[in-house]
Amino acid sequence: MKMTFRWYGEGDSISLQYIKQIPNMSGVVTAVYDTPVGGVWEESKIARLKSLCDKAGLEMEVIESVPVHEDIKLGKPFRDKLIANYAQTIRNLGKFGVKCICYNFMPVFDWFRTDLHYVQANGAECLAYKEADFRKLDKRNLRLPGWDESYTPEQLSGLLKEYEGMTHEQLFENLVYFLKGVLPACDETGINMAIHPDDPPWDIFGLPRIVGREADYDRLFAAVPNKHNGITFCTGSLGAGRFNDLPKMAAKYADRIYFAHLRQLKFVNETDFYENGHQTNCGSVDIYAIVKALVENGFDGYVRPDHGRNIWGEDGKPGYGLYDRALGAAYLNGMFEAVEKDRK
Ligand code: DNO
Repeated sequence: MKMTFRWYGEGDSISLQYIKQIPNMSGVVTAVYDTPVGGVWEESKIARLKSLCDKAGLEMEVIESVPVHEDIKLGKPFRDKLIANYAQTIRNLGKFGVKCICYNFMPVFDWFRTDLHYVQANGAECLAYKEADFRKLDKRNLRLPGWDESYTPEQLSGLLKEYEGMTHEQLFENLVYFLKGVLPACDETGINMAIHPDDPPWDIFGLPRIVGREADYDRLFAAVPNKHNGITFCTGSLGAGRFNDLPKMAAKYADRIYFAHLRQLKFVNETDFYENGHQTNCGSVDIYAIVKALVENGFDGYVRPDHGRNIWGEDGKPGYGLYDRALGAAYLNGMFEAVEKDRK
């Protein structure tokens, strides 16, 4: 495996040098943040990021994310042009040594929590989800930080209207159509596409979601067997669904998992949870069993610690501060070392 760390580009308050100081850090996971969704990422912008990484002694082999335009998810007529642009971005990234692209196919919203500043008894701050708070939200006027995109209330209600009546099957067909359009660029460049699961892995605000459980992956690989069609295995997203057996899924799909987001969450009752330190005994996700399942089934992809808490007085971007993610990386490094050595 290759240990990586998410870096939000030059606007990130965490420097590449600090990231490099974390033991065993091979590279960063980053993106071009100033190209509108749907546009082609210019080579000069990719080159700039790459040279900053090179100077810091870090690789840039994973991109998270190249976002998918809503018109592609909606299956609108203009999608072919947008898909061609996406394929061109893949080709441009290939020229700079990128090997894996993380993306998602969630309509309108990306990951979702009801609280970005949940305070734990020990003073650490983390992200949390509370079903009762979710039910209170006014979907026409949502302004939650954390999403890669934010919409004006007018845009949001317009978009939600466009999705009205869309079935899971239609959304799935649109995903397959998208993949068939971009995979030739992956065949050319060797880049793997790694779809991020829906977070949480169920429908929200009446919008269909189609990547959150075992049956979804079976259907996806049956429809698009190309080996460049792969997964970002996100334990926090999939783990929010109590119906998912994560070690089983990690074992089953190990050869399609190109990127693993390893993180912890702790259920406080049937529906509500908060995120916690990465270690297995800090929550409900069995990180040890997942790492073991990955390694024993030949996983050889990229790993990154995922959402960390804000600790030691840090006031970092929710989920993406330095300290707790560095602790997570250290824990995961140790876990992989032990499991990999046991296997040999
Ligand atoms: C949240 C992230 C997601 C992820 C996208 C991938 O912390 O894991 O925002 O980057 O869903 O497209």
